[in-house]
Amino acid sequence: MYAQMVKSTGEGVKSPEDMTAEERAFQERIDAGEKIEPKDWMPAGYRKTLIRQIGQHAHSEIVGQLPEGNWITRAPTLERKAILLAKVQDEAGHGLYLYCAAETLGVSRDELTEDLLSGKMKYSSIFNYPTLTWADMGAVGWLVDGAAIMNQVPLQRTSFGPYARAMVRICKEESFHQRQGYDIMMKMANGTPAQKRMAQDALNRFWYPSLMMFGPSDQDSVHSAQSMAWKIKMNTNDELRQKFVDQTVPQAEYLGLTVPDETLAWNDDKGGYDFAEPDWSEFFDVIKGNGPCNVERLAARNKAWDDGKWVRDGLLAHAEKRAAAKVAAE
Ligand code: BYC
Repeated sequence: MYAQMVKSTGEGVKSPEDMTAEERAFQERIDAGEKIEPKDWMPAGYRKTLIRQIGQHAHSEIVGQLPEGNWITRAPTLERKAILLAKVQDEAGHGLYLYCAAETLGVSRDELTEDLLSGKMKYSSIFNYPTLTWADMGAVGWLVDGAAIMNQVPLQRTSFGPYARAMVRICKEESFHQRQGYDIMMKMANGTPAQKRMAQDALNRFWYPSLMMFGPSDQDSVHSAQSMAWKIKMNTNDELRQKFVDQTVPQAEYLGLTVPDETLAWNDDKGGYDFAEPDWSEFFDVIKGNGPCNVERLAARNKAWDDGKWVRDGLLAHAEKRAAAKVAAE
């Protein structure tokens, strides 16, 4: 079934005539807007695609803590430190809801973690770029969380119940994250000339990696057609990228910053901006493991996993002891 995941041309998505009766009934439920719940029958490919997408999403939240966690000790004020701490903690919470949603599909959190740590499963390309200055905290909140919201708001209507429900809370928190990032950018862009230069530099470095977050262009997207038929994805990668650009360009203008794209121009006919595509060879290189920080990120997650072993062992031993005492008392 997984092998049938197809090019977004639509080629390979089964027509109703080619489906089994069970598959047809399942597709009808999806088309009618019903939610699929963990105990319902589902095609193996639907389960596998969800485990891949939710698992990668969970990993992105956890790995996404690293570039911002890097700045907690260097936040410029106590207030900024408290806000950043809360944001980074929120990301851990998002990871937790998503791992729990994935577990309802029959995969354990340990299995998913092992696949992240071995490099078998992906996480978002964006977190393989370094955060070099405090302005990067602004750019990450504004652009990275902004792109995340653009992608995740439609996922609140995704067909798998536990995923859709997890998204509701995640989106609320992401909105706060995006606002805090924009607030940092406002301060920097309206600050001293040096601060404004830092804000512009952060925008220059994060613009194209943020556009890459939506995935390859539609013609190169492997999973879109089938995922959209199953309402695991609600929009194509290019649709969301366009919406993100249209929303973000006026925000950059308000900050008095320049989007690093000389071709950027409003197009009346399409009612949106024309813009330059990111360098897709860089994107594919980053998701293959060759980005500026891939090695560092995976090393940090592996170290955290190894360092936390005694806590997991202790909790397990305690749980086993309690379970044994309960059995003995019965
Ligand atoms: N990075 O067929 P396609 C966050 C892979 S966290 C890495 O279009 P799909 C946040 C893709 O997996 C943001 N890999 O795939 C956290 C596939 O490879 P595999 C994370 C990418 O799945 C903390 C191949 O390229 N959000 O917001 O239909 C702090 C072909 O692509 C990327 C989510 O995960 C990428 N950017 O569409 C702040 C949202 N793009 O798996 C913020 C849920 C593509 O066959 N996920 N690939 O080996 C999705 O909506 C979809 O999975 C994507 C990709 C739009 C990302």
